[in-house]
Amino acid sequence: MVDLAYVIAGSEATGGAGIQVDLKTFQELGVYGVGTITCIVSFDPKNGWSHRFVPIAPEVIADQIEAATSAHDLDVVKIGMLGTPDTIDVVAEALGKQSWRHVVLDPVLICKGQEPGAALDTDTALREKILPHATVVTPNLFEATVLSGMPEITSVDDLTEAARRIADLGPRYVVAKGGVELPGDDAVDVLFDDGEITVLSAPKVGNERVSGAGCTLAAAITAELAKGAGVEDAVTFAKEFTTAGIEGRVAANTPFDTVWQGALVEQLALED
Ligand code: PXL
Repeated sequence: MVDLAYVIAGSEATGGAGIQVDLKTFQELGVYGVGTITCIVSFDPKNGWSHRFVPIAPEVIADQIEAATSAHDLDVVKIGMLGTPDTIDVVAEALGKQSWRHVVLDPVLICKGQEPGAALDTDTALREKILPHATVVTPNLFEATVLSGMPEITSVDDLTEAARRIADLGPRYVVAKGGVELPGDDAVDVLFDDGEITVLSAPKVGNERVSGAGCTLAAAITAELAKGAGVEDAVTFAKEFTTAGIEGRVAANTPFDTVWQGALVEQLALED
């Protein structure tokens, strides 16, 4: 029987982020994906690809979760973009209604290109209501700075300290991602597991950010956990999967190229 993975996340209409990426990743990794949509993001090409954001009504989110969790026995879930305090309330309630083997939280505070500010209530609600349910959380440099409350993160030591502080907020495992913005030649991720630190490095693929890398990484971790992998193995594999996807990126007219979730499978087929 195929393993199942669940995702609660936003739709991103260009296909480069959000639930589209999550479900593509699940499919590539051989798990049956089930998805609940929290919001619809449609970038505006007439206006510098700025964000047009429409939240889904809380009752409709609750209905989707009811349908998904009644149809299937789901025990591994990824949480992506939630977007509003009302959405966070509904999702937090649903997470509390059953036990989960893993809740993987990609703490999307803001999307690339979006203005900081406005979202403070959402950030606070995410930290207070969703983070305590998470077993694994995957903040990028910006999210790690906000969630840890550190003034800045400019080194692997800072990133490790941020991961330690975020773990104090609830999740056992923190995957703090340095990405292209952390100085150095490598893209460094720090995995914090109950006090134990593992530093994962891969050479940076260029110095430009790519859309969908965070979604892909967290979805790949989720898929591997759904199949029964341990967290360290899931994270290590997910980094390989995402790095291959960045190398095999899809060019787009948006300001950022986008990750190709089929790249690792293509690379492995070529090696055979
Ligand atoms: O990459 C973060 C992200 C996640 N989810 C949705 C998004 C974005 C960024 O645009 O739109 C729905």
